[in-house]
Amino acid sequence: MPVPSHPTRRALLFGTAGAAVLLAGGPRTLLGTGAAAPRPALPVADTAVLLDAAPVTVDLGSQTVTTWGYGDRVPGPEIRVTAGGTVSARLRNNLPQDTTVHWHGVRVASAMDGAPWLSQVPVAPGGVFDYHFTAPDPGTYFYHSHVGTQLDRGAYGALVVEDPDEPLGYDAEWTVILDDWLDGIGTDPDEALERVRDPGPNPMHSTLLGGIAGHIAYPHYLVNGRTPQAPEEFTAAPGRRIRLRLINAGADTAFRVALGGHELTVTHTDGYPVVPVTVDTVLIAMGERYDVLVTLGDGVFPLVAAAEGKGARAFAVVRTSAGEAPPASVDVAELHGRLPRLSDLIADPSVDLGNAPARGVDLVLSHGTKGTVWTLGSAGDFDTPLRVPVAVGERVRLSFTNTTRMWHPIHLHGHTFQVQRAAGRGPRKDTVVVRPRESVTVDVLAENPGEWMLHCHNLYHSELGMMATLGYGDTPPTGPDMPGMSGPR
Ligand SMILES: [Cu+2]
Repeated sequence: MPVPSHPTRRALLFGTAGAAVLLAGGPRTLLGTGAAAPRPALPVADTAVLLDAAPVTVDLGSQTVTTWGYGDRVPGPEIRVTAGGTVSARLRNNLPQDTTVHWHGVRVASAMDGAPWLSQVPVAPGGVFDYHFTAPDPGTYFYHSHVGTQLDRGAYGALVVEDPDEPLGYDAEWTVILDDWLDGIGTDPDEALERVRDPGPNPMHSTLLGGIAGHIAYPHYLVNGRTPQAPEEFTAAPGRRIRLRLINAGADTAFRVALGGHELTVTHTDGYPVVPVTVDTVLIAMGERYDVLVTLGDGVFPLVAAAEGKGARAFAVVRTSAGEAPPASVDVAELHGRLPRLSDLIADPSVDLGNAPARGVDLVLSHGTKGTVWTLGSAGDFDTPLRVPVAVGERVRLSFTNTTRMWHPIHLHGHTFQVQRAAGRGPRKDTVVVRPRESVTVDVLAENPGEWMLHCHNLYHSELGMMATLGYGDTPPTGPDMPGMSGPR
């Protein structure tokens, strides 16, 4: 892995009144979406941000809801830093319950990972916690609460680590955060969790689906916090080459993304470069990110994110000329076109982990028998919380076998593994979908000591038990303050 090392400018300041203050990149860093002008390369510098976790009332476009978010918006402020620079984020908890922030996909030190009761004691209401970490690897990441069902409220935002020596050529970049939304619309995620736990015969549970990619029929699917009725509009000139940073921050929904009239060239999976592949659509599960390049035609185009198996979609508009925007329901042929399979993606040689021997560990995704509904464990014992011990420098080959009929996007904290394909090594990722009755194998290079969560990124599955850990050394360093996975979470 290239880990750029550059002198950094130590210019840190915390803002007030819940607003994010991002000094190093200037005000532009707050305008991560919709900016069409070419971006000059940034010097490596440090970024400071205030994340004020608090109840907030936001306009989704067609509906105003009260939820929990960071500052005055959903998604929270986009955080940008150049690789090798540091992020200092002060979390202020003005929520009525504990919270943490997890930097999804970033190789942070364990103590900064935001895993409640595993890497830190969660921040109590009224409390403050300062996260401080170096962002070692360029790419598209995001941050979100890791406590309870807060991710399925508004407690998330984009984290973009810019490459000071960006090898891709493009004129502009747009961040596209996808989400499934129910909070404040006659229900909340805690009620949804109880329905997933115990569907029951009650007709009010009719929002539950029998699908394989998710459980819940949400009232809204969002692009950058906007419903299809009042969509985000991205503008640029015809012929411009755009980098789309696609992030699925949803709790229970995979999205099939396409831009009408355009092909997509996939350049990154979960922040890491792949050998480019040109396709019509990409399927992005919860916690996954894809970066794609598009060369814009002349017109007004639908950017759609179909909620897999749910018969609804998120929607935005891409405009390069005047004219009426297409309706949100417009047919987009690309949704039915070329879709890359995991086996079509190969890590760029610069991030390939190589072919060294690895110790194998078999993991089973299953249903529990003692009150937990979903489990990630060893064959024959689905109910004991599993810890996979590793040693520094070791290479471990994790094989996940899904015995259930649902999708499970499995996410490992603190590491970016390499998917192993039948034909050889595949993409680097930190979140990989294990489909029903299928197995997926990944290689992890153990190089980041600590205790790390390994879990399904369907929020409802992880809350109902689909959670294990990967830890360095034979025994976890647990104590009264940090009970590990046996404690409350
Ligand atoms: Cu799952």
